Amino acid sequence: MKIRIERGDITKMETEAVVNAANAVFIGGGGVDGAIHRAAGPELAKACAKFPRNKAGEWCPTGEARTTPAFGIKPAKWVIHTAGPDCREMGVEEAKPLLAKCYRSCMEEAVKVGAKSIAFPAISTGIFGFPKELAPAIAVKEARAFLAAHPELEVVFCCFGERDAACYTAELGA
Ligand code: AR6
Repeated sequence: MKIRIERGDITKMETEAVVNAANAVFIGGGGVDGAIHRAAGPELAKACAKFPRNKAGEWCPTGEARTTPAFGIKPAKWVIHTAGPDCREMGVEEAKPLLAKCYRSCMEEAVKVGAKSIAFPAISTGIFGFPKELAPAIAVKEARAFLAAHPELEVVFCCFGERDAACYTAELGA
């Protein structure tokens, strides 16, 4: 199975698709979202704004994913936006299945657009406060299950810091 860890910034990954840890309502924020929008340029926000919003005003409801071109982010072709669960608003147990859904939704989008590789940041583990130690088990489980059915896809877990990398390495047994 093609799963690996890469240290560094999500905007510097060499995959065909990069995942944005987005907000269900707002377009562009801090953390990964800010870095992605800065690197992609203003066209990205315009592309996100084209998605219809639901009654709650959400362009990308929690757990779902939306795909746009990557614009200034190279060599990526696509940014796959997903809104992770916000642990400031719900408990960790409630957040877990939503986080798993984020990973699945993004990989489904990747296959749909024909991306051969996808890089994930550690969704929800920054501003949204999901425990960094618990997230890799969910991410790796979903990736393994998905790749069993889609062996053509390569999954990269982008680890921004030492702590993220240690958590993912422990989970992958690498
Ligand atoms: N590249 C890779 N990983 C990063 C980067 C980067 N450039 N910057 C931070 N991380 P966060 P969330 C790590 O807060 O928790 C935004 O305002 C970071 O260390 O970006 O899903 C959105 O608009 C952490 O481990 O995403 C939402 O409102 C992980 O990426 C909200 O934040 C995720 O941190 C989403 O919060």
